[in-house]
Amino acid sequence: MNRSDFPLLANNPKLVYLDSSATSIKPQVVIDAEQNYYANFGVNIHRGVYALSVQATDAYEAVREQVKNFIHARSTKEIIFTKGTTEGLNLVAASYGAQFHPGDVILVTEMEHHANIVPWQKVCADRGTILRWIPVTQKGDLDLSNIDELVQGVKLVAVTQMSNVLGVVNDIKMLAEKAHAVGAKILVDGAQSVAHLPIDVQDLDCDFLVFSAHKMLGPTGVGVLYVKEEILKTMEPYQRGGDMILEVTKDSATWNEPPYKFEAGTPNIAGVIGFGAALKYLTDFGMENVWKHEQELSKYGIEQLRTISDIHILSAAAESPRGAIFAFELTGVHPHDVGSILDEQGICIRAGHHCAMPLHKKFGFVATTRASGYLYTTKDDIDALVVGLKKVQEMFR
Ligand code: C6P
Repeated sequence: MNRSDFPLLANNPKLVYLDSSATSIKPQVVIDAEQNYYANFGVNIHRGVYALSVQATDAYEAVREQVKNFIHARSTKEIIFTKGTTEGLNLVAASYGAQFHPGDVILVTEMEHHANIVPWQKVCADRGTILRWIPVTQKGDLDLSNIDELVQGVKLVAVTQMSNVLGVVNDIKMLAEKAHAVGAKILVDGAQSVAHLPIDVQDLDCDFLVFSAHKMLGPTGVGVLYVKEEILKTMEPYQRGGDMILEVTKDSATWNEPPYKFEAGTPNIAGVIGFGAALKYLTDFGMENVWKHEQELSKYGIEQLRTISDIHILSAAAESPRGAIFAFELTGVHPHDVGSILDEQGICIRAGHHCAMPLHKKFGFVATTRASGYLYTTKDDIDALVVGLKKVQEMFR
């Protein structure tokens, strides 16, 4: 990996970008792929009989094949393009959630992003379903000591694979076994994990997987929902309109086959094509190498942050594997002040609840400061953060 592949880094050599969990920086190849589509064959897909439209359709569908290979799905029919993780979760909640009955249980965890909580709260309100929670330990791991009891009566387990606050990676394979043993399905929020570690949906045996292109070098406004084909067949469309129908009369309509049944309207064609370039970049780099780099960065980051006095690093003692995400509190300094002072030094981090308010409440914080890295992040970036944080503390003494 070369930092010069990323124009934002190349054009700002002093920039220390540590907000990759919010979104990743884009390599030039992704920007070029989008531009090439608009400049050379920027027309609609699945509709035209002319050559340019066929070219655009082929380019778009080739990315579906790339996604299938990237996550090791069985068929491209299982790959639905969405706007992002949030839309994928809302799609499942609205469409698969319509099959739930009063008293059915949805099992989530205390480390979920709001996007994997709020849609289920709506299903509960609409259908009388019950939300149950897997707790998080003070160390920052899932507390699975009572998992056999917690899964009883569950219809769906909806769990993040990698926490966007704690950085810990949950054992999805084991949770899938537990879910399936009681006849439940398992949905994996891969917003953080798919960007950072190799994913094999068949090996994990998850039923649903959602993720966003923008967190994995791709454009904003594109995401993926993977659903096992046999489940997809039971689901009603989420949105209705062009491209998802087979036949429409004045009174009724029939639906196209999946995945098109779930992709109503003109999609983000340029974004999907850009995402294809991102997937190629990641595949060429090797997801094993991304994960190896992140684990090294994670270890180094914890060690270096620990040299700071009066810092509380969430999940520093976690036992689960973890990526390069560090959420912490500097005693006596509000995270927004930390963020502003670091920004003056060219260091980008995130401050707030990171869309995980129940988790923050659990740890007794309203907000934390979060630094997060990716394949282009270096140990120098971590060193700059530590120097920056020490300066923040000096200013508040
Ligand atoms: N987390 C963060 O700074 P979207 O916004 O749809 O691409 O992804 C939502 C989402 C869902 N689950 C997890 C675990 C996530 O981390 C995110 C996005 C960003 O942590 C923006 S809030």
